[in-house]
Amino acid sequence: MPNFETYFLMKESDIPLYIKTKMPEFFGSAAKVTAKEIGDGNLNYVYRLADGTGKSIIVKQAGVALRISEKMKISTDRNRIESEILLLQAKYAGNLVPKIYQYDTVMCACIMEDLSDYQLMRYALMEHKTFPRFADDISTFMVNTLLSTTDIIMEHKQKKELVKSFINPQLCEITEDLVYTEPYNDCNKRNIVNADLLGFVKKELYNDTALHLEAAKLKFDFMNNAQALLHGDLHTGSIFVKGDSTKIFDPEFAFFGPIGYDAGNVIANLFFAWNNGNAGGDNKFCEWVLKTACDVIDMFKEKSLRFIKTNATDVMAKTSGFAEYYIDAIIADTAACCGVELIRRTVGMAQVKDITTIPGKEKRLRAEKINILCAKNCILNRTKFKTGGDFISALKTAASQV
Ligand code: SR1
Ligand code: MG
Repeated sequence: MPNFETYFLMKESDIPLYIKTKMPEFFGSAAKVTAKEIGDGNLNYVYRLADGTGKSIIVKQAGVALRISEKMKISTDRNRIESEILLLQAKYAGNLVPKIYQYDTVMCACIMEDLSDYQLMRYALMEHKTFPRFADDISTFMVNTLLSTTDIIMEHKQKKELVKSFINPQLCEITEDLVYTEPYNDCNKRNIVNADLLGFVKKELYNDTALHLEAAKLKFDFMNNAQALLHGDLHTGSIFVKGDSTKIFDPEFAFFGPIGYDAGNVIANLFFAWNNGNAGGDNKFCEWVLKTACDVIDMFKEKSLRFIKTNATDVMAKTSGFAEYYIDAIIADTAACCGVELIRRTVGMAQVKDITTIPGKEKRLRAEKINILCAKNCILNRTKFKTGGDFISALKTAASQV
């Protein structure tokens, strides 16, 4: 019987003993506990344990190789990073993140709250469900977790200590490659482009040197702008939703980077949902998505300005006009990062089901072209993006061109 004192990749059958060893009080010794692997992401293994009486809990373990590709090996320390970030985010954003009960740096596993009564937001959106609280919740999450960890608010030496402990080179490298490099040149031959789209991709992405220059600038900003502690992978597959409740999880890509990267991911993934709704002719859903994306930006802007004005500790950051300048720059970055996410999920190796499940070649092709055209506008004209309405116009303009 394993004692869990040396790392190995657990199987479903190991998990009941694992929880009994690590958290004996949770189910009690008499309980009949079963485990089921429910992981849906590209990287880790997620097990749900239940005792049949309504009690349940989650164990998440990092494997040495990624689920998406056996060839891709990354440090299992990502589980510690994820757990520590969730604990920190809970301080800033309270119940917008799941509870971590404990984490284990030997087995590279954490034990956390079961959110099985929630649905993964990507799948809920693919069923064209709507969530009235989402814009308010996600903007609060971003303002509280991101701005609190900037030099505007956090004491500078404390921030530098955090930068050090949340350095995440291997997961950042994945983003540097998959988001900021391969979509523009397919240099690692991992892009996935349908034959019907290839000509368009060559013209609009592979051969557009002006776009390459902007993508290169953005890549180096991602690598060097340690602005705030990001979630790092804030797409709709990292968010659980239920009626009027939102939980943001899976921050294993977290590191100190540009705030626009998180915000841009949220908007791009709402645009994928819009494309899915648009292909299905669901106008009401599409309107909700557009209003939500618009509200996310406008609420984020308004709450950020208020948050900075109330909480800034840096003397120079309190200078009149600075908060507005700072947030304007974040909105421009958000547009650019929305663009790079739209592109990489359309042609890169890690695609999204909102787009890949669109039935009918023509409809999917249209969605893919809309993503690419909208993305280019967001990247090339990023400094012109000021409000939520500017993002919506970019999507509508792209849709009218295809
Ligand atoms: C190799 S991992 C592929 C993608 O999955 C994660 O969720 C990140 O988005 C990453 O880029
Ligand atoms: Mg993930």
